Formats: sequence, C-alpha cells, structure tokens
Amino acid sequence: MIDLRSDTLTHPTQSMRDAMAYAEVGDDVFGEDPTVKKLESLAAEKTGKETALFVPSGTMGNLISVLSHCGRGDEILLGDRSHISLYEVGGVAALGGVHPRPLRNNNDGTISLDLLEKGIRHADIHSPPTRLICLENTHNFCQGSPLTPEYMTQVGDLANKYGLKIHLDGARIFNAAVALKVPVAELTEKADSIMFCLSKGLSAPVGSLVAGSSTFIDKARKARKMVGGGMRQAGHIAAAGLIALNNLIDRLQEDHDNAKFLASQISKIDGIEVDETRVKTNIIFFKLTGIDGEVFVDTLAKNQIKILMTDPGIFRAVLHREVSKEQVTTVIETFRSILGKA
Ligand code: TLP
Repeated sequence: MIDLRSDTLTHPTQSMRDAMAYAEVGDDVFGEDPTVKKLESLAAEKTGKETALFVPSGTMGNLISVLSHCGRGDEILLGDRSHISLYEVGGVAALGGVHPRPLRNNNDGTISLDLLEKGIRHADIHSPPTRLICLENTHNFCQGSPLTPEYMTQVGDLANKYGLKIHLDGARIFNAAVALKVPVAELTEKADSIMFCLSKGLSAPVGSLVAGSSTFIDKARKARKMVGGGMRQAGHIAAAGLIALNNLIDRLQEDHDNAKFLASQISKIDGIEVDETRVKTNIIFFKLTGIDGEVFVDTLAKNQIKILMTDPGIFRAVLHREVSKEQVTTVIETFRSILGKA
C-alpha cells in the first residue's frame, strides 16, 4: 500500500522501537522522567527557547498554548485556512472561551500585514481585546508553504507595536527549516510560543512539544494537566522523539524532492490541475476535472494507493519516509492510467 493521506501515517523506525523498549523512565507528573527531560531540553535548544514541554498531540499543544496566552473573552487572530481554525474542534472557543478571528490566508500561508493590523481591536466597549496572533509554519492547507524569517520579523514588529503575543503552530517546522535552509531557531525567534510535532514526517509514534519562556511553560504545564495531558512514564514515547530530532530531520529533503517530482509529473496529465511552483515541502494539493472524486479515490485504493479528498474534487498528497521515489513513479503511472480511461 502506498499511503499518501498524511505524514502522520509514518511508523516508528526500528531504532525508535528499541529505544522505546529500553528507555529510562520515571513519573513525569512528579517531574521525574529523565528521558522526557532530555527531550524537552533538546526541543528548547533547537527552537532557541528557554524551556519546553512534551505533550501528547499537536492539537493539545496548540490548545494549551492559546489557553496560556489568553483568558476567557480574549480574541486571537489566525488564518482562515489554519489548522487551529479548521481542524481542532473549535477547542480554543469551547474550552478556553477564546474568540477566534479568522483572517484570509494568502496562498503562501501568510496573512497580509495590513489585514493583521486592521484586525487588531482598539479599546472599545463592543470589542473583545486582541491578545494573540497565531501563525502556521509550514502551512498545511496552503500547500505546505514555509513562512520565511523575514515574514516572521514583520509580524514580530507588528505584535510588538500593539503589545500582542505570537504563537506558532510549527507542526512541520523542521520541513520549513529544511526547505528554507535556515536553522529552526531563526523561524521561531519572533514567536513567544511554538508547538511542533514529532509524529508527522519525523516518524515518532506520538508526541509534540511546546516551547517558550519558563513562565509561559509553567502555565502551559498546568493547562496540560487541566485538559488531561499529564503523563506518567512518558519517557517510553519521548525516547522515539529523541531519535526523531537527532536523526530524522535532514532526510525530510527527500520527501520535498519526491513531492516536487510528483507535482511536476502529474501537472502534465490532462484532467489534473496542480501548480508545481507552489510545492516547497512535502504537501501537494491538486484539482481533478473530468472524473468523480469518489470514483478516483476508490479506483486508487483498488491499485493499493490511498489519498485524501479534502473538498469535492480537491486532493491532498503528503510525501513521507515510507513513500520512495520508485513508489512515486508508480503513483504517477496509476494516475495516468486512471485519467486516460476517464
Ligand atoms: N494535521 C493532520 C490532520 O489533522 C489534518 C494532517 O494529516 O495533516 N497543526 C498542523 C499544521 C497539523 O497539520 C496538525 C495535524 C496538527 C496541528 C495537529 O496535530 P495532532 O494530529 O498531533 O493533534
């Protein structure tokens, strides 16, 4: 099976399995798990932050970050195609009483600076106070686009001017760093908090990290406990995360190359619309005309290929460690054959 539905589908490597089995562990709610501590310090070091916190998922990492920056009735500015806005069950509103104000995302994942500035509320009896700007890097539903350090600086300046904080959903921040050839810390410098995932292209089975100042992480640790995310011998899963951060970042380039190859080849097939110039990391979106989307997905499945239809006629393919260049060639040939017959 060639599974292009998500990079979350990657399985742990053999060295992760070995490390998990023999990890040194303790009760992390007591602050006594040495492997979790090691992972948290490595995450802080990589993101250039004071400290970090291991959490079960990206969704929980984003939620507790927002809960730690905002109180009930506060407003956050975020992209209308952001994961927090579209895919996190409205948790910030449901659990935090935080009012999300979605602003239009450009195709490259940015939100225009003037739109952001106009979105900031001024003191007025009718308005919730704006507290936080949430950005996403890479931007999943903007074709996995990486946000540049220059853009982060511009948003950082704006946030400073109005006394706002920035939270970065960096679920795939290492893809961004590899694509832009910059250290992760350059992409996170202007963010007050960042969440990144180990469980996507980096292949760990579970887990994300939130990084920031120690005052912020103290609040986040308490918020994590409140939403049920206090873990005990979590070192078993943190052990896989250490391998992800130490050994699996550089190979992400291979996934980016495969994504570009896939996009460039399928762009030549009649009935597929894809803008290959927008493919910068491991995610591609394409549009199909001339064949019913459900029929396409079913026919692919019969050919041992899984893909996600995100909207009628719109598909997402995500490249990862378990899809080789050879398999990408098989995917291209299968697309060609299905669409040739449509
Ligand atoms: N993204 C998943 C799905 O939820 C869509 C995927 O397959 O891409 N931020 C971003 C940018 C994400 O892409 C995701 C997961 C998360 C947060 C949430 O992470 P988890 O799944 O660990 O809660």
